[in-house]
Amino acid sequence: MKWISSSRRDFLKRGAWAAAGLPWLAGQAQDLVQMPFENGERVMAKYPQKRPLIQLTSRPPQLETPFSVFNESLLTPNDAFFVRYHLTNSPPPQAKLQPDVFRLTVKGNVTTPLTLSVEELRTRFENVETVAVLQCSGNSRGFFQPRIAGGQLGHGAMGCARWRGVRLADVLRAAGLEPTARQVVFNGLDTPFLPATPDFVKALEVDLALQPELLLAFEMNGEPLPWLNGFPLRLVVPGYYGTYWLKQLSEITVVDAEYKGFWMSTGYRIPDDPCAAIAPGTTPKRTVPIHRMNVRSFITSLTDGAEVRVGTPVLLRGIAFDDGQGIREVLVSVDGGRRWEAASLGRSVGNYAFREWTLPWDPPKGGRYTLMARATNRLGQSQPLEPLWNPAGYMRNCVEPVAVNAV
Ligand SMILES: Nc1nc2c(c(=O)[nH]1)N[C@H]1C(S)=C(S)[C@@H](COP(=O)(O)O)O[C@H]1N2
Ligand SMILES: [Mo]
Repeated sequence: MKWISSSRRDFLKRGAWAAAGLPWLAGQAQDLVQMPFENGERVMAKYPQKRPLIQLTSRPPQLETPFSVFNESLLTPNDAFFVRYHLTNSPPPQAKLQPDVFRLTVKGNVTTPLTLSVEELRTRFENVETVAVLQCSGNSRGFFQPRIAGGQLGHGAMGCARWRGVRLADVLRAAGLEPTARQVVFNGLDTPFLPATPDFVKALEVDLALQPELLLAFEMNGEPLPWLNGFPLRLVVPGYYGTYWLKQLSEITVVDAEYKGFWMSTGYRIPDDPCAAIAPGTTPKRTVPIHRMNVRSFITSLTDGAEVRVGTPVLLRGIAFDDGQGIREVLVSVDGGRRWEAASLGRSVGNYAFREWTLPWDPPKGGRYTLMARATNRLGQSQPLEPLWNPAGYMRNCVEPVAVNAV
């Protein structure tokens, strides 16, 4: 637990918390950055255990990963991993997260309710690892035209990490599901500022909760979870949007009916059709809770406005991912989508992970080039050329062109 005291000491030294007299966590503002869309000016802010990240809001902390990080490694470093909280009193204070205080309870429609420390979870159940992408439903929302209300995020509300923990299914079986069990409800230690604000609580169908991929994770990339990413325990739901990946998870309740809390019945819902898309500006007839991620790919080695040299070969590189079917192919165009060429795929580190792709390119003459990448998964699902629209700006997955100049 060394990091807790040392990071707190650093923090107090910087005075961002105590000196300002703030009862909540505040980052230390550093440089300004400009996101590539209107009203995209953001502060780079330094939080405990994090390098300076792009700050969308400070209370609760919402921090984006600078896009260049995705070109450096397939696993997103813990100190660069994005942060999303909903409730004002977030993250929960470290005093509530200490090993002698923090407990996970499993209750509701179970034969044996459980109360477990993280150490008990670690020692009583098999430890397993999975490499998986965590992506916020609203990742890239800032790029929609016309603009859509909600956090104006660039592409940095995603990351890929190696998660280590125990299977949720093993813990549920130890508690013994009653035959009436229908959903499993997850709550964390973060709380709203106003009692009227609904607590952040999410639910999964029992069948999904029993899938062996779902973890109660205590480690990320070989380290304890960072405070802002859920220390000491979070849910990992590979293939599903981040909203289900409950942080500081302290309460699991098995229920015999559909859970109707705000963040399931009102928030995080999408149009009930295969693409989760409807005509811009219209209202969906029926909605369902957001669920699996769609296919995405990015060019990471060059960003909009970059310069390349005529006659000097460059290696175009990027990442692709989906909801765990696995990436079958990434096609790349250097002429705005007229011709496409297959990129080489890097070694797979798991179907839920970022998959690297590369393609050598030798710009033949000077001028402007529009680069595009388009991934297809093993089910044949691919990325649209134009953005699909839904009222909350979720699930953006269109091809994202990158314009570069050859000189
Ligand atoms: N306790 C708690 N868990 C939470 C949330 C939250 O507000 N509170 N937000 C969810 C959402 S919407 C996302 S996208 C992910 C973000 O995980 P991260 O902050 O580790 O990147 O956490 C999820 N888990
Ligand atoms: Mo999210």
